[in-house]
Amino acid sequence: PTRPRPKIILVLGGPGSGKGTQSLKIAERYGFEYISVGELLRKKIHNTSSNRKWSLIAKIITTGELAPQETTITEIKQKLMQIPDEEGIVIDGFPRDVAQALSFEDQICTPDLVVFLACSNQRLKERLLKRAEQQGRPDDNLKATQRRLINFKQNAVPLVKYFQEKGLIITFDADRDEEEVFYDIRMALDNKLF
Ligand code: UP5
Ligand code: MG
Repeated sequence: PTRPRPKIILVLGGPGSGKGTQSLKIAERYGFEYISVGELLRKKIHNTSSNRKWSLIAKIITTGELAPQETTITEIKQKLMQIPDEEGIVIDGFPRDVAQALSFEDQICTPDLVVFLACSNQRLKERLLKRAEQQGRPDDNLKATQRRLINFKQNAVPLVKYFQEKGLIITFDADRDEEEVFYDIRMALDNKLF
């Protein structure tokens, strides 16, 4: 008998909303595979030297803009093909807008659930600033952070609405402590997925 396809959970939210943090918790709790799309792109840039296409994408990301959607989807597809038979896959940080959501559904599948981490602008800024001091990603500078916040704000409402109309999205108050947020996510996932 063929196994059912893995459950696909998308985790969305602003820069610093806790996508990475909560996605890893979900992956660990349920034994799911974890994909960070931002990380996928950053690794590809790191491993691809002197290639025109990827130097351009590096520039785009460093300024806080979005990589071309076809490139991103191709990377996601490749990554998904490498994943063995998993029960579930958590995808962190994709799609970024409605056009990307449509392409994902067209070219990959309809997600089983979308987790949206709603976080105030103030909190997003605080967290990114703190992380910038500790690690410093190339796009954690002030200018790029502002750009990431603006892009997110522009795209978030239509994107959330899109998944709402399909009855696929659950919104969580992500201003709270990590553990409090995860408790609610866990309750929702237990309820919706199993
Ligand atoms: N933290 C987390 N949760 C907390 C909590 N509840 N209370 C207090 N602190 C909390 O968290 C951020 C920081 O806050 C950490 O220090 C954490 O400890 C703390 P994190 O879990 O890292 O948040 P996350 O939402 O993952 O923030 P991140 O900065 O990764 O979000 P971005 O959306 O900016 O980054 P991403 O890697 O997804 O994308 C980067 C860039 O890649 C994009 O800007 C874009 O240029 C490009 N990209 C695309 O073009 N297309 C894509 O599809 C994806 C990415
Ligand atoms: Mg992240």
